[in-house]
Amino acid sequence: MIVVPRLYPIADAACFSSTYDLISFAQDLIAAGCTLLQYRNKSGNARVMLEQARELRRRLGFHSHFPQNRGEVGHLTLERIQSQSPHPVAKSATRVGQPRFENSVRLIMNDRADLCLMADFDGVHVGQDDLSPESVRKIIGPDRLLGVSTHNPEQVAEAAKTSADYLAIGPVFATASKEKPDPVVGLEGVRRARQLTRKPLVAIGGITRANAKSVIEAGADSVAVISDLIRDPRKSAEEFFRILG
Ligand code: TZP
Ligand code: MG
Repeated sequence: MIVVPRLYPIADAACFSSTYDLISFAQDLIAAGCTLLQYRNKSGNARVMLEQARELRRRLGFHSHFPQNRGEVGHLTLERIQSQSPHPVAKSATRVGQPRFENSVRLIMNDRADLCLMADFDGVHVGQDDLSPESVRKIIGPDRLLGVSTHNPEQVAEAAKTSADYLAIGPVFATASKEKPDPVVGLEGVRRARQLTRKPLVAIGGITRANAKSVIEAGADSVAVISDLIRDPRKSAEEFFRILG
């Protein structure tokens, strides 16, 4: 069973006007201690997705899907990130046994197993309209991470039977970051999901520093966040960690 960090940031390409800003956002999160990051891009432009994903991979380093790195997320003993003004850049280490980078991050591709492999990401996150968890598992193999979104108890129970490494439940609260979101599940939806699976449970949707603690208290292991990290990501992520312990 993997351990998912308390804060699971999502870098949604729609929130950034350039790849530079996207990378800068990710680097600020890493500086705050984030060890897992999802790249989400709903534009439908696969070429841009692959370019941005490869840039994230190149800039942020750390390949964690190798078996010896599975299990604990983050906090391995790694070489320090080399800071480079004005934006810190991690030189990537790509081979097993090479030094890796302290504070670096596991990268999760939203929706697309093919792009996960092409960008050498550490995992994929799929929803109810994407390839099934088992189809994705066949593509990505046993060592990369697989997350599955669910929106009601039936979907949680179904996803719990798959090889998913973690499940997401939501939207917990109203969100403006997703087009046509499923109905809000509330804290009660989180509690219900907790009863249905022992897999790590990530809550998503409208989660902010103001309500995150209640979500963890309802049984989530982690909170996935888009909008409440956008303004001053480093400070916001640090506050999430302080609040969530
Ligand atoms: N899935 C359910 S809600 C959501 C996704 C991708 C969006 C979460 O974004 P925010 O801004 O943290 O509400
Ligand atoms: Mg999806």
